[in-house]
Amino acid sequence: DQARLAHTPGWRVEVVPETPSTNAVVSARAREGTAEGLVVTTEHQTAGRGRLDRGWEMPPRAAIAVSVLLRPDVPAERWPWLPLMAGVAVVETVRELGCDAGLKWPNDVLVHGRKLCGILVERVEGPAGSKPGAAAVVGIGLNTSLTADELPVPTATSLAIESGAPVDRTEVLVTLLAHLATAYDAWRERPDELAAAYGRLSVTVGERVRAELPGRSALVGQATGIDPWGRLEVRPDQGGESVAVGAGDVVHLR
Ligand code: BT5
Repeated sequence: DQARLAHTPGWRVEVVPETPSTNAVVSARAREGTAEGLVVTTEHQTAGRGRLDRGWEMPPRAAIAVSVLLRPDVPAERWPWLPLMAGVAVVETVRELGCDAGLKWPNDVLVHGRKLCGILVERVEGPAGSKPGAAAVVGIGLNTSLTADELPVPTATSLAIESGAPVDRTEVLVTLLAHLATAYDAWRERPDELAAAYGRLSVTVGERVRAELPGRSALVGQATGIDPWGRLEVRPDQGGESVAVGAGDVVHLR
């Protein structure tokens, strides 16, 4: 498997047997100035990180935990699109494997309304005034072989559960890294194309949603699109101008 991963075009893949968090490993390497393209994956992640100080759990050898070091040559104000970019790559991967996945804004990958994958992008600053400067660590946790008994939360699902067949984790990871390279190129060079792809894969755009806004009462309305900064545009039920929701989670209402 190490050999299959070693030849992934565009990436330098390192496999560690066990680690608290692949994002922590790659963040440390980013701070040391490691070049773009490092990929770290593990058989057993013991203290995975989620967004907003939440955790990410996976039993050993039943899921993919992978983190990728990027140093995007695009203005910092476009970086909030990175998690959405990674979401596009994951959904394309999962669809290629025959599972009908969609993206819940900002970047939960859902199959039949259940969470198959989580994405955490962390920005890492370089030492002051140094080259190469800031990096983005794109972390992806994808439930591949988990059985129903192994799901950490009832809202989760896995590729094995959805497809009813055994899953080759290495093959999934190789496919994922190929889609990630393509989506990353698209995001840098043809952002409108990537935004259109995101829109097609979104299960949030077109839904009624509730969003918690910091320091304001919750916003309920129709999700109408994604703006150039990756924010969800919501047209309030109560009327008035569209609001761009930039952080946190939204709830789909039926
Ligand atoms: C995420 O956070 O979805 C981002 C998860 C990123 C994990 C990857 S694994 C590789 C890399 N290294 C790391 O340390 N992290 C990244 P968030 O949207 O906050 O969702 C977290 C919530 O998802 C938890 O509070 C649980 O409710 C739920 N959850 C935890 N483990 C899960 C799993 N395996 N499958 C589905 N849901 C899970």
